[in-house]
Amino acid sequence: MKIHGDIQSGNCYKIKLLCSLLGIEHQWIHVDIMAGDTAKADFLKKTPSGKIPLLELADGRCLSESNAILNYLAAGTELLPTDKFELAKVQQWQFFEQYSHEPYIAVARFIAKYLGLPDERKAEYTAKQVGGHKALAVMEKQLSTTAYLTGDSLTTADISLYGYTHVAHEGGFDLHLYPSILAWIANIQKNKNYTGM
Ligand SMILES: N[C@@H](CCC(=O)N[C@@H](CS)C(=O)NCC(=O)O)C(=O)O
Repeated sequence: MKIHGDIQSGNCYKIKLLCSLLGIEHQWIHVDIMAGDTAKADFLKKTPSGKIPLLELADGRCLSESNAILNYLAAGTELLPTDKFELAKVQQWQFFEQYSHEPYIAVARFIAKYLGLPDERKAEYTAKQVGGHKALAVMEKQLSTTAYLTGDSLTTADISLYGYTHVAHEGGFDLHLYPSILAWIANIQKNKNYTGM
């Protein structure tokens, strides 16, 4: 299988991390958004949204949306529960990540790290801090009572949230305000098959 992505993107890195934890062999195809790769006709044929990450199976079928890819690849493993409620709990955190976390933390990081915090985006960057801290507080509350987001074991919910949380400082978020999040990050990094960005 092929994975089209940019390892510096948290959404793409989630897939790389999952493949590493599960030992899934794949070919990584680097996509350069800034150079316009996602707008090219060949890429748009594979995914109408024109976004990475993109999973391309050996038979040519393609899947986009990072969390859908994670759950597809993790199906049948210990990282994705089969119990109906436990599975919905994983999805609960993944929907939270896409609506209440990534739009703040990933965008603040993009403005600071990639654009160099230009004057015209400073107000947006500041506004993103509020939503980002709100999301981190929700995670902190959960992680002060359980080791992982859905309980005692690592699931794709953790991988989804780990993607941008562990680099949140690059978007101006001081993670020292969140000791349980820091402990969770350290715990994930202890995994013998862990790979960084
Ligand atoms: N909800 C999507 C978001 C994907 C996304 O926004 N990808 C960005 C990189 S992090 C992208 O491909 N941007 C290129 C573009 O919009 O042209 C997911 O989780 O996969």
